[in-house]
Amino acid sequence: MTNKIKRIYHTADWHLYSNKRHEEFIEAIELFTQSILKEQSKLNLEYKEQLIVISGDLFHDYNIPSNEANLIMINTLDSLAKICRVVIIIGNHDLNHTNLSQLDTITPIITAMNNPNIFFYKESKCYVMDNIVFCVYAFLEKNIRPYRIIYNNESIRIHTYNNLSPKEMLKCNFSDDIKNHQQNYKKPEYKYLALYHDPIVGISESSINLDSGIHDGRDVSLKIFNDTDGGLLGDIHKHQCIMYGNTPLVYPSSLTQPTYSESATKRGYISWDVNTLNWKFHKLDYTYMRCQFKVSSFEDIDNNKEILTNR
Ligand SMILES: [Mn+2]
Repeated sequence: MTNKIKRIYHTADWHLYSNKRHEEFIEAIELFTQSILKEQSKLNLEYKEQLIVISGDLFHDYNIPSNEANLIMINTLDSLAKICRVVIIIGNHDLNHTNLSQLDTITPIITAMNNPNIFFYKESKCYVMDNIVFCVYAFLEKNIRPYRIIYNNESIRIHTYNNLSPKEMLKCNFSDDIKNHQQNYKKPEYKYLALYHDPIVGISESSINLDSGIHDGRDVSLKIFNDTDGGLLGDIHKHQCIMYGNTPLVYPSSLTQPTYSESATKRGYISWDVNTLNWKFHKLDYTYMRCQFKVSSFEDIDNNKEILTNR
């Protein structure tokens, strides 16, 4: 291993709309950029020692981004990839959730950009990058824990597996990809980080801030995260962490505030220390807040007695 990644900047749920709120998105990305540049210089990190991870839902409007949205996304990813390498997974808003056989929204952009520093991890499998093994629970494969099925001496994908007849299935040799990797890429030198976009068991209803779309994860046992050292999650817009044993599963919040029902003030991202797996929430001072107040009379406003209910 020649290079060691020391720091990850973890973000998710950008929800870039097709035809509205573009200034707001650009402001949020600018705040995010300034914040990570500050971290970079404070810690004196080189290009390859840090990484940006975007845990899904880059777009909001499924597979109908406008030309403007595509251009903004390309410029954003291009400028972030000048700071460090960028890893992306898919979210339920980055595709046509009513027809999963149609191509997702991110693939054309990544293909056209052809940037060697942008990595799009689309399948449920383990992707090794320097000292990190990213365990991807792909939305397109129902968030299945990454594993490999060997059929006729070939490694096949889970959706191909679903098309096999019961008789053929019996011939499959199931092997656990994370466990396999741990023989070759040993802990603790290598960190195993889960990348996942969906709700998980344990997020309380009062703290849930679901976006719309399809969600399979709510009933999924946290056991799927066995053997991982940390989870870089996306989908729930409220920042929260659920501990699964010693594994922190963290939702970073969204950079912008998509709806009034979500917190107006706690928007930001997570920085991860890859060595210790300590993480920290960084709040960004986003100016496009959508505030909801409770008043009992008009005088409350004059007397500064209005209460911000979506703090
Ligand atoms: Mn989502």
